[in-house]
Amino acid sequence: MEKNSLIFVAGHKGLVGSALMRELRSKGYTNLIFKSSAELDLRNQAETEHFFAETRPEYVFLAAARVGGIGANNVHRAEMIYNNLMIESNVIHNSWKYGVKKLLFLGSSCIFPKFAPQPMKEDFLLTSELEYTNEPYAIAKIAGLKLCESYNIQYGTNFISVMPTNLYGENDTFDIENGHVLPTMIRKFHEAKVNGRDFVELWGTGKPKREFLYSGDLAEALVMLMENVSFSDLNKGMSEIRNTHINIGTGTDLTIYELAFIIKDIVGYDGDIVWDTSKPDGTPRKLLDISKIKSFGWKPRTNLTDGIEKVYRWYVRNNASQE
Ligand code: GFB
Repeated sequence: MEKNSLIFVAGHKGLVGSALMRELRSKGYTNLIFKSSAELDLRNQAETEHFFAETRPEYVFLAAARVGGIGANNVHRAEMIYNNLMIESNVIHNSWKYGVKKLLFLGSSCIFPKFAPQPMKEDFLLTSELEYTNEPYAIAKIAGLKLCESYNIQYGTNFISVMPTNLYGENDTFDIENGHVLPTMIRKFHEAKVNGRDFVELWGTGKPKREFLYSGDLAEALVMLMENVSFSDLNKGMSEIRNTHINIGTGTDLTIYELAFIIKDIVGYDGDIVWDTSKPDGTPRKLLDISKIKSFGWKPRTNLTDGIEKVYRWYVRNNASQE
């Protein structure tokens, strides 16, 4: 990838896309293409094809997706499967049709089986049943990964799929019902502090374990992969080309209970925590094995407390006053 290559960042306003834009700009990439969803609806086949035919991007980061936390995944099931299948099919198919040199697709660690052995190696994909709360989203993401792999095998494209763990960072959705646990906790504790409430209600038992990666660290990994790693590097020595995706995480996790106390402390909230066990716990644990990405020279840089402090400051500057 050259500094003046034409690079399309699909989903540039989101948690991952905005971190990617920052990383690409800071590394001197000058020719970035990005479109708002009003300008380009990637779910629309004709619109997407027209965009690729006219623009002819050389490199594509596919970070556009319909995402959410356990609540959104469980409730907006049809939206999760439909929107993601449409976006992936349109972008991946047209990337092949219009000669994109390399594409990077983002999956998610929730696509691994619910009770996979820990830490989860890339090879554990499709070995047993999924977590039901996010099954439609996971099936859509597995389809995206298989689209990339299948186009590579049949058409010789260079499409790479990555499997990030739970992410957090700037430009996240700090939504009580639909957000992921980390940003939602930031908002709940902040609002309880500001409004002098006695307690904050959190979901589930607090026992599940999760691994959290800062979006800036993920962006560094994604650009490094786009610069240095090809699909052929990922299937070297394989007797059969399958499970060629790459896990990206920190390699360490903590309980939701522990996370709650870290965030409570950073926000400076003095009240109590009440656990609403009528809400789902989701997968008990989903820690990634990150040996493959480490073998390409990447490792995470931001420790969890520093990352949450940074994001809390961002939240206070950007969101808190409007809520
Ligand atoms: O980030 P999260 O919503 O999704 O975290 P997953 C859910 C875990 O945090 C569950 C607990 O154990 C919840 O019971 N939790 C506690 C809360 N309080 C809260 C709260 O206020 N809000 C939320 N949202 N959770 C998602 C998948 O799974 O992971 C997606 O649904 C995606 O598909 C994402 O892959 C990375 O980690 O369970």
